[in-house]
Amino acid sequence: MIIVKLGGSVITDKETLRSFRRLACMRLCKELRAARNDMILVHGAGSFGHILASRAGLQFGVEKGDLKKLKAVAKVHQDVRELNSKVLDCLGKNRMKGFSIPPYTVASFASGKMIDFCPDNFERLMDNNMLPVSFGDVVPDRDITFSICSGDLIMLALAEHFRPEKVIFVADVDGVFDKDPKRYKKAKLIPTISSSNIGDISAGTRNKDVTGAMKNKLTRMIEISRHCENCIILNGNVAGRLKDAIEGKDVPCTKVVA
Ligand code: IP8
Repeated sequence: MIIVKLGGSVITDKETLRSFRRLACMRLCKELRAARNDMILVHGAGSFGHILASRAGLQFGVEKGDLKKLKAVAKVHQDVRELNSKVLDCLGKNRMKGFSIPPYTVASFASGKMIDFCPDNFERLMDNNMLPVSFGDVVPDRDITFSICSGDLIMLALAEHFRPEKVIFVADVDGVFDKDPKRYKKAKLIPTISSSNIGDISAGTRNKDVTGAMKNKLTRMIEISRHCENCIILNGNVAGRLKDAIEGKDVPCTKVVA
């Protein structure tokens, strides 16, 4: 089986609050059909999560009774669920039976860390040829009231349990570059990334995500790569790349290894 994450940068416009990239999402859902149901899908929060969460400082937790932050928690949760239903709608229009699994229904959190994960519902859905769809969200937290669960964290828990054949991160660039490819034309694609060359990534690839800069995300991907045969990051804005990768063809990408 495979696990795919549709990054928030491909299915939303990250600069504009709550802007869904429907055409891109529809095309990617069509490409996902190549997986023939043997798959779990996760998606990022993009501009439905990061902008408001960052404005309210939700990445630092929520003090009990902090009404301003609690209001932001409720709004961010509502927004990411709205994004999730848009993704489910695109899947449905492509004849795929997506079923939503919000992170708080399968995992428990303390001090911003996942302390417990129950994969049963994912298994049950797949047994019935349904496509489980989880996503980055705000989650109740035992110690800091609410914390943020990145889709990447769900990816790691899923990879640990299911030991998939392939894990694919769908981004808005070809993979990992030595410099930010959106700012430097001469940025070079790094074909393989591991803990030994993670230092080659320039600080310029930092982003504004509340779930951390590129390097943190890569560290998590390296962890994920310990639990699967093949872990890659590819460009979802180029038509056909996701489908080709699912079908086992070589595509421009960065391979993540432990
Ligand atoms: O986009 C972030 O999830 P990610 C979740 O997968 C929120 O890192 C609520 C910002």
